Amino acid sequence: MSLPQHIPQVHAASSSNQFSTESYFQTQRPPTGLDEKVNRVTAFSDKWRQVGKKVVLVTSGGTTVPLESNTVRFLDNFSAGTRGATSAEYFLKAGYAVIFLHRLHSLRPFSRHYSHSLNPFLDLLTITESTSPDGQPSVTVDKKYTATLIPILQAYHTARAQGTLLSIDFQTVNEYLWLLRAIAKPMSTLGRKGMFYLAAAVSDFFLPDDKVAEHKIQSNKGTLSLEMDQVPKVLRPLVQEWNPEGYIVSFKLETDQALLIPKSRAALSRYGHQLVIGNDLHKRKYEVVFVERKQQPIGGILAPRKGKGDQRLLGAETPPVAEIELDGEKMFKPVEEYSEKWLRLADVPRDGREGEIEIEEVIIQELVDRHEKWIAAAQ
Ligand code: 9Z3
Repeated sequence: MSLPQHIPQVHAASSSNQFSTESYFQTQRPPTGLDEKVNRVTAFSDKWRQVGKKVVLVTSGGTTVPLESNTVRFLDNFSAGTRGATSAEYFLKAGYAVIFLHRLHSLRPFSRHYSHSLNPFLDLLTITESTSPDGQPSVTVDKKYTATLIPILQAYHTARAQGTLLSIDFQTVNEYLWLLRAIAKPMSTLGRKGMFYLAAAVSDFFLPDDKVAEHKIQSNKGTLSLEMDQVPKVLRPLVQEWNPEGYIVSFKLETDQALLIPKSRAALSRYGHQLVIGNDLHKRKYEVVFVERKQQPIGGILAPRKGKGDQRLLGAETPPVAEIELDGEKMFKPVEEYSEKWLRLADVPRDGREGEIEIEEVIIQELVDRHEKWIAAAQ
C-alpha cells in the first residue's frame, strides 16, 4: 500500500550500519599526518620510560563531525577543553610527563589562563615610553598582574625546558579515534606507569565515509535530514587489547544528575577499566564523583549452585554472588560492588590559601594515589 504524500516517511533504524571497532578501522580512512604524530608520541614515551617517569595521556575538547568531505559545515559540542588543559597542568606539577591530545584551537595548559574571551592577554600589557637614546618604547606586564602571571610562566618554562609536555591536536571524531588507537600502542610499553585520562567530549554519532557528501551541501532543497551512525565504543578494545596494563580513567557526562552513578557503574562493568569520573554538565567545575569497583574485575566466573544460599562456593575472599540460571542449571555469578566518592570544592580545606581552588587539583591528587597503588599492585 503506498502512503499518501503528506505523511512523513520515517527511515527504518535498521538501515544504519552498526560499526564494531574492527569494522570502523577497516572502512574509515586514516587522517593525514597520523604517522608523524604517532612518531612524536613514540619518541616521547620512549624517552620517559627509560627514566621511569609516569606518563599520562590527557584527551581534551570536543570532536567535530564533518557533514561534507570538502568541509564547510560540521557538528560540534560545547566542550572548551577546560578540564583537559587544567588537569594537564596539575599532572605536570605532580611529576608526570603529559601527552596532551586536544581539539585544535581548544584551551591549552598555561595559555588557558589568558584565553582571548575571558582574560585577554593584551589587557595585561602596557607600553612604557623610552627613556633610552634608541627611543624604542618597551612593553611590560602591568604590576597588578605579575603576582598571578609569574607562577604560571615558571611552570610553563619548566615544562618546556624539561620537555614534559607533548601537544598533539585533532579535529574530527575520526582523527581522534585513529590517534587514540595508535597512541595506545607506544604507551603500552610503559606498562602500569601509563595512565589514560579521557576527558575529551567525543561524539557518539558520525557520518561514515560512504555517507558523507563530497561537496558543500546545497541549500535549495529547503531541508536537511541526516542519518548518522553510532561511533564504536573504543574503551573496550583500549582496556582489553590496546593497553591492558594502563590505568584508565574515563569521564561520564550527564545532564540528569540521577543518571550519573548508574551510568558510570554500567561503563565500569561493560569496559572493565579502573575509574569513571561522573560529572553533571552544569556542576562540572565544582563537583564530580569517582565511581570504581571495590575489587578487581571478576566478570564471567560462574560456579554451579550447591546448597541454598551457599556463598562460600567461590571462596571466603570472593564478593557476593547472584543466583542465575544458565541452560536450565542454577549458577552463582559474582556481583560487582562499587564505591562512590564525591569531590566537592565546597569541602576542600582552604588552609589559608588565597584565590580560587580548581576541582582538577583535587581530582589529580586523588588520581596520583590510585595510580601509585595500581603500579605497586603489580610488583
Ligand atoms: C567530560 O565529561 C569532561 O569533564 C567535560 C569537560 C567534557 C564535561 P570542558 O571541556 O568540559 O571543561 O568544558 N568528558 C567526557 C564526556 C564524554 O563524552 N563521555 C562519554 C559519555 O558520557 C563517555 S567516554 O558517554
